[in-house]
Amino acid sequence: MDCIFCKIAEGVIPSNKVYEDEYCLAFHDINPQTPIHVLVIPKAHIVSADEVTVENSAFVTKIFEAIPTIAKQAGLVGGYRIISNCGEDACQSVKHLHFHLMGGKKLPEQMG
Ligand code: DGP
Repeated sequence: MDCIFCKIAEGVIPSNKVYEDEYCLAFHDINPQTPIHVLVIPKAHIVSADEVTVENSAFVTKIFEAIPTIAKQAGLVGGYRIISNCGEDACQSVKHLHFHLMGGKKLPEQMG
């Protein structure tokens, strides 16, 4: 399977790592949209939030349990936004579930 985030999770492609455990990896986005922009990915290949099932939802639970630690380690002290683009209309470009943790400044209320 040719998935760039699987390769990052396996360490085949390097990343600027913030956090790692058995279930997930967090690393800085290569193209940050905010002063601090971290991606959190499951170590299992799940295509998007639309493919979360009873069999793989533990990865999502574990990610959300880790997010407070990831946010602190990334320096997201003033709060942050969590975004997961899902499918074509949301412009999901990497087909491996990921959560954007975005902050480091006051973000606009509207997404546009
Ligand atoms: P999305 O559009 O929601 O699928 O976001 C994908 C994000 O992944 C985008 O903000 C750029 C980031 N990205 C893509 N390839 C790489 C990579 O090789 N390394 C890192 N660190 N980020 C990547």
